[in-house]
Amino acid sequence: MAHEVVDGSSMQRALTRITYEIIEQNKGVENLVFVGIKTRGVYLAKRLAKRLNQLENVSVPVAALDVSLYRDDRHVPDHHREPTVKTDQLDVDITDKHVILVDDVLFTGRTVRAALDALMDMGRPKRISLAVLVDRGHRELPIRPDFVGKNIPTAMNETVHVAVEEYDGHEDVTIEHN
Ligand code: 3GP
Ligand code: 5GP
Ligand code: MG
Repeated sequence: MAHEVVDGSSMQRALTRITYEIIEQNKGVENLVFVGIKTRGVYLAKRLAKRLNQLENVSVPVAALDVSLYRDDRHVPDHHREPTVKTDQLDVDITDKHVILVDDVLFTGRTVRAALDALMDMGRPKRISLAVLVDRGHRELPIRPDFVGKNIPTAMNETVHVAVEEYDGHEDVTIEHN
């Protein structure tokens, strides 16, 4: 049984606020690159880029990073494995850029750590920031987001579901008690 904690319009408002915060904190939008963590992080990164374009009339590139807990041979999540980054290269040069990593849910921080490792291997970014739609707590590493849509405290045995229009056909955040 899942119950809604954020509706579609609140989600969109949170993304718009994050966009303003990015503009303000960055004192402009020069040198930005969004890197979305698949799957839904990529759609959220595209949203942020679209709003930045509407607000500041700039085109910020969006790249996708595949960080996975899935084994290649069986598509079952194994949460005891460390996240690994698929070696598909980014199609964007991140050297000297301000990279904004985007994910839907931040939990232990292990996925972000894997993403940071991969980004450092792919170039020398000037700076890396982290934007997440939901921070559900339970960090296991010293990683904190720079931009947060919603802080949603969760129990370990709960799952946060993020739905985005482009991928899921509807838009909201729900919590499921397992
Ligand atoms: P996402 O790819 O859009 O982020 O990881 C695959 C999907 O499984 C994720 O979608 C996410 O929604 C969902 N998921 C729910 N709980 C977990 C979790 O604890 N770890 C991982 N890796 N994914 C989770
Ligand atoms: P981590 O534990 O490494 O911070 O999160 C692992 C990955 O799984 C991240 O991509 C994160 O978005 C996703 N994730 C972790 N917990 C949840 C959750 O409860 N719901 C959703 N939708 N994704 C989650
Ligand atoms: Mg995710």
